[in-house]
Amino acid sequence: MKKNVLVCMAILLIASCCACEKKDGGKSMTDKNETIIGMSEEDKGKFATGISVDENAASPSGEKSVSSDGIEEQCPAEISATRSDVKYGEFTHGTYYSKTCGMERGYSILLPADYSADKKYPVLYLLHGIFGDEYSFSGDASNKIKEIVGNMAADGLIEETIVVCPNMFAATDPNQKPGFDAEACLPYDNFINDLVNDLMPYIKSEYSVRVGREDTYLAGFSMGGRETIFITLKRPELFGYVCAISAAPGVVATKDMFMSHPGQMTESEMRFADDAVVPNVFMLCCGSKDSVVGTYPKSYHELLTTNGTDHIWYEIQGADHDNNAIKSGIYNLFKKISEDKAQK
Ligand code: FER
Repeated sequence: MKKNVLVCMAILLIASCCACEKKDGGKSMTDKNETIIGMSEEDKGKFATGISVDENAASPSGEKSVSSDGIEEQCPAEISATRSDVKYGEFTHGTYYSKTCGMERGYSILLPADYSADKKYPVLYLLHGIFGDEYSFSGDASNKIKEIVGNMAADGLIEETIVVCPNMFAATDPNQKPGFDAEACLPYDNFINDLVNDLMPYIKSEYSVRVGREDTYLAGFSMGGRETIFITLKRPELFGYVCAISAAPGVVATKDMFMSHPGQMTESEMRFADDAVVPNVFMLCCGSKDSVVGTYPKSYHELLTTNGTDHIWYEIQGADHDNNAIKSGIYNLFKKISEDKAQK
């Protein structure tokens, strides 16, 4: 709890720094980035993978509720628990050459414990938050990714699934650093090219994966949620199941406490093309108490609704910009995959 307060204070401090920069507008990029670079690595990590939560605390609302569309806001304890009778996969690290970035780049991968080249597995591409990298999810045991995937497979709800965690900062300049300004965010918007043209083909060539859209999933947290929405709207035919968790601002133009966002598209463009093959499930969610992205995810839901784009939206009661939101999003994505595939 104390940690949460400290993190919120750090975020407010950064926000006030950004506000000051705006007042004396003439600051150079470097000056602005220095303000952000001045953040401790620990605080940057809070953006990348969420504010820490007390793992032993009850889920925020405390109650199990399943809504009419099958969403269970809180990831059930038995799904995120470490069970003695389940063998979990472990994350390992690899690299691939990215033509998009002109350099070798890293990824973390979670293979099922009994991964075998004789089987073929679905793949989830999972995108981290701002300031993160390919270690953001694998380095934070409290997001329970490997437990959720392992337990749901052990319970027969989903097939054993590979999880790939890329580095989403697809810069062409190895010295460029992420930050809260439009230019420093461009490499995140370039990730669509790295993912589609470099990483996905590499994963297909190196691992025993099912290649169709039905078995290719995309999810992301915060900045990764924003890019999940962007990539899904641009390339809806590539992914069967998608979840944007606590998506950051900037899909459409806006100004928040951190920066002015030029927008990746206009509000009316925030839809699938008329003749597009679209995901079976396109889900957006956010904690009801998100102290970093606030109501931006809800505003994306409203825009998608206005534009007639099918999607699922739900709020996780009591969750902040944290692992409770991440666990919920990942669980509900797999739950939807399980239900949808059971009908086929
Ligand atoms: C912003 C607010 C939040 C933003 C990014 C974030 C680039 C991302 C937060 C996260 O990834 O945790 O204005 O602009």
